Amino acid sequence: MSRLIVISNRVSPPAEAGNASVGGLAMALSAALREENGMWFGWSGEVAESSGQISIQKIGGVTVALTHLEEQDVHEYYNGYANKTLWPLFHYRPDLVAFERSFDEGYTRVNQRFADTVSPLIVEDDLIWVQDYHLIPLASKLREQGVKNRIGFFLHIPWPAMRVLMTLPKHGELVETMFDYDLVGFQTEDNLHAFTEYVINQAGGEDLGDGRLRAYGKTIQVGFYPIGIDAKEFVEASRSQTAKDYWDLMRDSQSGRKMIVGVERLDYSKGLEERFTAYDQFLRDYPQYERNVFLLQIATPSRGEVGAYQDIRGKLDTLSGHINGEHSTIDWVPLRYVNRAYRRDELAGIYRAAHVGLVTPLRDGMNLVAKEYVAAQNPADPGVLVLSEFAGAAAQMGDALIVNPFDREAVSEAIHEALSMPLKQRVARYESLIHGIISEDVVSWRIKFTDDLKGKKPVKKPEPLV
Ligand code: GDG
Repeated sequence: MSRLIVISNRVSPPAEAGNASVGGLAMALSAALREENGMWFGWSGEVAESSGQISIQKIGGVTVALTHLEEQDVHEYYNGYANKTLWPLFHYRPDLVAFERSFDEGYTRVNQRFADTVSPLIVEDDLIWVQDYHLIPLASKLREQGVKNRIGFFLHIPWPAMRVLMTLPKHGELVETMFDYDLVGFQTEDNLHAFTEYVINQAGGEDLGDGRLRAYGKTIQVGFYPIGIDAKEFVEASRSQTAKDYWDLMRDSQSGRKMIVGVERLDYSKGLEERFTAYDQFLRDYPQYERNVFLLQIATPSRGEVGAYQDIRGKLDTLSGHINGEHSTIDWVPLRYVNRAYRRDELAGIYRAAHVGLVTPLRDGMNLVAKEYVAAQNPADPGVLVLSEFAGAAAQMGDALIVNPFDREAVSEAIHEALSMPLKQRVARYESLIHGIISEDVVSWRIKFTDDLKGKKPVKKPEPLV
């Protein structure tokens, strides 16, 4: 039986992933590796004087191979090219992109080192699955080491429109490295189209029409694989004692008021500033909700070494203070803004207590919070999801109230519609959404991707008759 080798920037040991770990990637992969004869390779999160060493241990049934980075690597590769260059660019924020040649060099260097470190561990028939924007050139580096195994790549964040990508110096070189994979997967059909458009118009490539693209003298398979949650696990978490305790805690503290919830990493792509502004608008538009509603926004600090994250944190501190100063009464605080992490089962209880889930990113590869919110609901009396049209999840979750997060008046109206929606309509929307969440969960995501990577022949479209 062939092994699955997952390679990602950070490794979150499966034994810990059920707890307070933050990040959709960790959640998805721990579920996938639990059942596979797998090995997970990546950065330990630690900084060392010299890199390239590897420590291998067995955690939760999975072989975990960890390597350290040097301080310069963290600066140039992780905080630099990954989080100051590619992340903002792929989330349509060229205004926040910092491009420095040293970042690019650090990115190439770390990808090279990852390849050098992991390749001695790879044996024939291993299936290699590389995750996310930190490691786009990894296949090229592995091929240079003589690795002939099948290698797949999955991008968890959006693939940007061609003109946006072209603002990246050396965009062509980056895309060319993707042609050293056997399979490249995106979250949505939209992302796949954007990639195909680039390949045809910029690389002079060809869409072979059967799920394969040809360019740079190579042919790869491409597809879209919307990631899901471990739905069963999350529904169970929402029925656990801890979830019930948190549900009770929230209900007690609500004093009969309706609750809106938002949960995310504190990241400018999640649209928190716009969400707060829309909530302020809502409080002005619908004075009948005064003292009858509150927004609980959990925003877990993330990437605090990057300036843009310090800036957004400062802005949200100011804005939340402003909203509460403006609208609070002596016995009511309309916005509870919390900068700490909660355990998954605690979160499940919090989601379940909320009448509205407000998920309004400005751009998001998928967005797992939207799916978790729905999975945690009480089927007999579910809350309503308000979801940004710019989250990948919107393509699957049309029964949410879909909004443009830049349109604060529309978001304000959607909050009102969600809070006043009759039970019958809430149940109908919930049933349709939960059906999709269960049938397209993280297990089916992993199976579809790895089956395709195993090289099942693409289904040929019939030739036209004329
Ligand atoms: C990337 C892409 C894509 C958040 N706060 C806490 C906590 N979380 C968990 C949520 C959820 C995960 O983190 C966040 O996942 P998202 O999908 O919403 O967003 P990213 O972290 O940006 O993930 C994204 C994803 O990869 C998967 O492909 O969907 O588009 O950007 O699971 O619950 N978890 C805990 N405490 C918290 O306080 N335990």
